Amino acid sequence: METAPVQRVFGLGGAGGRVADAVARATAGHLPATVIDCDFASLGSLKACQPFFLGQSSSRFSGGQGSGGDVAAVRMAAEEQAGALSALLDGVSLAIVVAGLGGGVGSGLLSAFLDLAAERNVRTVVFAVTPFAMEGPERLRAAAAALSAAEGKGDLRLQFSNDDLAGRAAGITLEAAFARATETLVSGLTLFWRLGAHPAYLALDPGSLLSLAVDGRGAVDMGVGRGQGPDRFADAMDSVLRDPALGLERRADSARAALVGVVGGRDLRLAECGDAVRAIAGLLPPGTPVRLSVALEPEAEGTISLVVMFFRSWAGADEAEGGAPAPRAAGGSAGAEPSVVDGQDLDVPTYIRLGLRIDPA
Ligand SMILES: Nc1nc2c(ncn2[C@@H]2O[C@H](COP(=O)(O)OP(=O)(O)OP(=O)(O)O)[C@@H](O)[C@H]2O)c(=O)[nH]1
Ligand SMILES: [Mg+2]
Repeated sequence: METAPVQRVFGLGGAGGRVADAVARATAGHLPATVIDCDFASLGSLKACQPFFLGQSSSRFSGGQGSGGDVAAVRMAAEEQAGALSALLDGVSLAIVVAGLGGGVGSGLLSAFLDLAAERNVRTVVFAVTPFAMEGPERLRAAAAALSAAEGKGDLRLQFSNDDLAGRAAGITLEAAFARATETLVSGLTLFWRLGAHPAYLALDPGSLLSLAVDGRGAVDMGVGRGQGPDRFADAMDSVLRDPALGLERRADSARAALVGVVGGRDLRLAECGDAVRAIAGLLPPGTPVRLSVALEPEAEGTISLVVMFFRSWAGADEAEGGAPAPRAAGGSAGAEPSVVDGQDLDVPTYIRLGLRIDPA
């Protein structure tokens, strides 16, 4: 049973779809997902989402084989099917839109989908993923163009590069890098949702999340970290702040508000929450509002997970140093802290591995 406001994840294209589907599974369907793609095989591989085939009326995509990076054709298909796409938003008050940029569907659909949501007064939080550098300049340029097309659209935008999400571990295989990037994003998104959904002190609902943003809209940097054992708090905070891939510390100056989310077990100490708020507030310009949100999970005993978000105005969201999207804050603790995790199964599947129960509020 869903509680108002109704949240739904929308995955656009292959990468967005895989993340959306994994989030729906990780939240046992409490955060439902719809995936929009023109690729039959990709849609067919998903297990837990409502699929929407893009391009039904367009001969260009009738083979169901993906757009082959054709952004213009995707935009045209989105126009042809605007009514049906808009209907996917029926009853939704907050759409969490996930897209991998650099291909055709995610890049071509992002801006159009945000327009449809705005027309219907559906609030939107975008999770945009930019390509690995190794994918080449063309893909990076396509991603940057998609970001510009979507600039200023939607309510909140979180942007991550796949390199940051994967953690840049030396010698990592291609397969592991994609998987880890996906997992990190799923973990961050799931953690973000859990703060609002799970009975807790200082619960975070979407309305208060949006109210933290400057004028209710803007860009967000996010870092997540997890620790366990005697140094769990320091380890978690260290991976949030000091991993070079996260970059959150560097972005503190432009933050206009911050959210500190803490997920722990019944052994979570008052001082740990206070330390988390103090550590973040100490980085920010004096007087910057910092909001604490706590979720308690009996099964999380012995661990602490932190999600930190910095809210910035759109003006501060400009990317493009040299035309390519700048590295962004990302989840994951890919760095040098072996006590956080062992460099292999960082962060995310934590919730899944620990088998945490996810209950609606
Ligand atoms: N983390 C992660 N990123 C992915 C994955 N698949 C693709 N990407 C990234 O997302 C970008 C867009 O790829 P896709 O999502 O496959 O493209 P699409 O939107 O389906 O568009 P077309 O396949 O061209 O029709 C790529 O350049 C990659 O950087 C994935 O499984 N995990
Ligand atoms: Mg695809």
